[in-house]
Amino acid sequence: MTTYAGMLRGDGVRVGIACARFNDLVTERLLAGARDGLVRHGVDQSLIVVAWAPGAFELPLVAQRMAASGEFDAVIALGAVIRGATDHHEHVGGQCAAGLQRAALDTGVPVAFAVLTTDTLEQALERAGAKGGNKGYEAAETALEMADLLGQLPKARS
Ligand code: INI
Repeated sequence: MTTYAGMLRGDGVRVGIACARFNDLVTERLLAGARDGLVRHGVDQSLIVVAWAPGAFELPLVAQRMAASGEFDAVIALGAVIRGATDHHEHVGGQCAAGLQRAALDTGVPVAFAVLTTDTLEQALERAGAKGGNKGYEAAETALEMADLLGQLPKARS
């Protein structure tokens, strides 16, 4: 039996972070958590690149460009979709998640997902460094684990 499992190794790993500016009270905290998670696991600060997108709806295109560039071993998407008076947020959140998954599958580069979808700002803040932990930090660990796992797995046939 052969088993593959990704380790949380940050040494030499190049990470692109796509971060939404919409609800930046929350996303700035997710970004701080993601940076912290990467650096604590040994990622060199100089190998972290951050790109700001207007909102969560734009994250897939930014993440896809980063992933397709060949310059990153993993990409992290950070956003906060908070319920509003209309169902606009549902379209934004759904398209964002689907697009980020597609960016990963189309490029073969892992895209870690830390786009919060909550009913209230308070719930979002809870998951961005308060009592619900920091989903940005968790996404950083996911990105490193996936980068390491994909490095171990057999390469796709060209
Ligand atoms: N963008 C977000 O990142 N979060 C939201 O909660 C949100 N809501 O609810 O409207 C949101 N909208 C903007 C959207 O992401 C696009 O930037 C905009 O529609 C322009 O394309």
